Amino acid sequence: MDNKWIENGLENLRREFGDEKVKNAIEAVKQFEVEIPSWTLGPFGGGRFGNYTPPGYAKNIEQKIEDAAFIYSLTGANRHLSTHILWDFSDDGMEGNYKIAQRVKTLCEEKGLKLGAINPTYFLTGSEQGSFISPSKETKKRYMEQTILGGKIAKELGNGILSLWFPDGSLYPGQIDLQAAYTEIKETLKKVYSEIPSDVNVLVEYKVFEPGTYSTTIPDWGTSYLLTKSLGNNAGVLIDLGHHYHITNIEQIVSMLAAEKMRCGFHFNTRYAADDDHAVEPNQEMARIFYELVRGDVVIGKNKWAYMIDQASGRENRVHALLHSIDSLQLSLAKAVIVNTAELENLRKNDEVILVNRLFNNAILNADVRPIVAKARWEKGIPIDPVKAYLDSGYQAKIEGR
Ligand code: AFD
Ligand code: MN
Ligand code: MN
Repeated sequence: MDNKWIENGLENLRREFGDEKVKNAIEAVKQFEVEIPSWTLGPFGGGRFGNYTPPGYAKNIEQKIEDAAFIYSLTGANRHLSTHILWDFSDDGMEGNYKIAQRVKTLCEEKGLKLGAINPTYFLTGSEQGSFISPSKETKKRYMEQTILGGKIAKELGNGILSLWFPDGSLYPGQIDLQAAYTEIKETLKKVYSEIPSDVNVLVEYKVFEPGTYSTTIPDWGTSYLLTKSLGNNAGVLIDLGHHYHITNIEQIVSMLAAEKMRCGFHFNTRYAADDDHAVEPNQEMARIFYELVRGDVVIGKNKWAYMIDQASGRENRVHALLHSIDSLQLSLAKAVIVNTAELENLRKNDEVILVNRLFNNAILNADVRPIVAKARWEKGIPIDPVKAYLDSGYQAKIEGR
């Protein structure tokens, strides 16, 4: 493949942003890791399109792992697979099963992957009145036990990350006691946290709405922060891009949690309307989020947060969508690393409001960082264009026949 475009592109970037920044960006892209979720690869049929599922979707955990390993061979970025307890470690969809989790771990390792974040499943059968705030003692107990099992699996079989998303909430004003719901989820979280190994990074996700459209019991980062602060220093806030009102300054949330040195996590996707779970786009917002992650020194190295893609659209080719997401995240990271921070400081000191924005946008918005990502792949010995490698591989034809 003619790599002249890469060297020419790097030359331009070095000229504008300096050798050091470009070198650091290449290194950061090489080291950046993000988990892909098992659930994206599976059947998300049903709903608006009847039983349509994209050709070649994975019909079981073995095929999900096969697809994730294929993506890893093309990107070198997704060594860990995020899993959902009742989707991946259960034979009845009601209880998690440690033995199945052990088998899934072995299957991952046979394909060169590792078990990543463990997601208890607080929805599916019996969750219509909530999980931790369910009025049914039996339902609540079942979800508490699943959480404790999730902590055991995360510690013994996974990478020590337990990622909790609660669909608890309400549809109408007056339906539940809002104050009691908050207190109950806080007390219940504390109870299960005391049964989870202390070195497990328990991430508590928030979501502004859905399924609760009047109230979600953990609706925003402040609530998650209150809850995780009350648990202990291995608990952290899990930010999911799709879980905010559109006007929310998400990168500012990142900046505050990084300043607090909290062990947090991020679920990447793109939303146009709400929590759409679309593939990630390398847009300005994603680049600004990465700027704050880089500024907080939580992207790579010992303080890094937990990074997962969380997308699951029932329409498009999943392997394509995940390759696109990983590419978009790497582009966003590269933009964030090359920002001319020294000059930014200077312009701030001189109160150059517009010039500082223009300088920031030269990296965040205007720079073509594809040569940086291509160089990182070239140095790692993986395809410079993963999507093209996928199209040329014949893998799609193979999985459509499975
Ligand atoms: C749904 C929820 C949330 C959660 C994910 C996996 O909105 O983002 O992280 O399912 O459980 O997308
Ligand atoms: Mn999520
Ligand atoms: Mn979501």
